[in-house]
Amino acid sequence: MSRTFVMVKPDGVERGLIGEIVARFECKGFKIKEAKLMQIERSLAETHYGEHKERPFFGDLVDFITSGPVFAMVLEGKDAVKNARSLIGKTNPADAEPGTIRGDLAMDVSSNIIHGSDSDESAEREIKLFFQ
Ligand code: DAT
Ligand code: MG
Repeated sequence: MSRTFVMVKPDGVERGLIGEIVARFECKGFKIKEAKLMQIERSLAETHYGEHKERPFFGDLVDFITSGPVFAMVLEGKDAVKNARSLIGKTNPADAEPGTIRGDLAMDVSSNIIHGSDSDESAEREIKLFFQ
């Protein structure tokens, strides 16, 4: 068993998709170990997305992720990072397969409704950032 960090982004919360998204992870077999609705401070957003700070979309990304509440979760399961990323789908919802969360529920790369850690190291770093 391993852990991953997942969060429903402000667009997913605003659209009332927390229940739908949580249900998909529960149906897959993940256990929810921690969960909270929270507002992300700018400094936390900049740290969380630090790997992207030189990218042209960084400012918009930080604006977006701090634009309203997110629903942050720690999920536990077998190969948690990999299994969660496969449920989530490709970064750009236009490329995400139907059946994935982004493929079914989003259309635009800049509002792709959900975040999932991309490695075990990122997962542990992000869990610490969001849940101390
Ligand atoms: P992921 O969220 O699939 O791990 P990422 O880490 O490469 O993707 O990027 C983080 C977020 O940044 C992504 O969910 C949406 C945004 N983003 C990525 N590429 C983008 C682009 N080309 N234009 C606008 N936003 C982008
Ligand atoms: Mg990423």
